[in-house]
Amino acid sequence: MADTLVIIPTYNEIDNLERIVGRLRQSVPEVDLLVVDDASPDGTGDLAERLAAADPHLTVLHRHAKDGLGRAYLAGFDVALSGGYQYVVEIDADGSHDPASLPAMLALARAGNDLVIGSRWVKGGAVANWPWVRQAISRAGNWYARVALRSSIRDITAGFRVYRASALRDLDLSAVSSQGYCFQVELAWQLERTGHRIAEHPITFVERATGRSKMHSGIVLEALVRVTIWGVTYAPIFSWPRRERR
Ligand SMILES: Nc1nc2c(ncn2[C@@H]2O[C@H](COP(=O)(O)OP(=O)(O)O)[C@@H](O)[C@H]2O)c(=O)[nH]1
Ligand SMILES: [Mg+2]
Repeated sequence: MADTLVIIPTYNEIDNLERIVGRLRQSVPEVDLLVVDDASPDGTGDLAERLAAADPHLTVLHRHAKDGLGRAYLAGFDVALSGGYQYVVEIDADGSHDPASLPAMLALARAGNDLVIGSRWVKGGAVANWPWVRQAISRAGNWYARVALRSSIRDITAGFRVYRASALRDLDLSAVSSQGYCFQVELAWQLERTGHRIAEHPITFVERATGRSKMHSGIVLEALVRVTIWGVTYAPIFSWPRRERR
């Protein structure tokens, strides 16, 4: 059995899903794949079933309605942990994350890191075709999270990751409350502040060529409010110097 499960969350990704599955199969042929679809009206769930029929190492989890990225991943983590996988990968369906980076990221996890982040904001990382507004939100959001949470992570909102399953087991996933992309911040920060090993591997994030982003202002607001509350509650906000990551 494969020791790695790659989770691909989808909402209206009918023009992207087959391509990302093909690219994953080229770069990491040995892994299992799980598509978590939130009843996409465009038929992505049916396409996922057709792909699963042709690939015994691809399964599909259908959820009843669009319920946010965080909850989709939590459902995927349940499958990964109950299935006994040792490594759990998060990757977007829209082609923004290049599966060719995965062998290096998995090697970093196998070398002992609990979380490996495909990072845009470390040396060697980059973004391509991203509108300046999105870049500004990402840079400002990461800066704010670093200061408010006293985090050392450069790209704490990134959605391309490898988790060691044992690290996910260390967390109380039932207490994870973020619904949108703030979920990524919550998990990385929980692992950082409980002394887990975190590595950032530089990637180039390429904005999707087809389909639409599900990002909206409510998602940004959720992250802003939650990070501020966590910062005030758990890390003396704006205090300095930051704790060094071990
Ligand atoms: N299952 C599920 N997937 C989602 C949801 N929201 C976003 N996604 C998926 O999460 C990934 C990233 O979303 P995207 O809209 O590209 O975000 P952006 O890259 O930040 O603009 C894509 O694979 C989406 O299909 C959701 O509510 N449920
Ligand atoms: Mg995207």
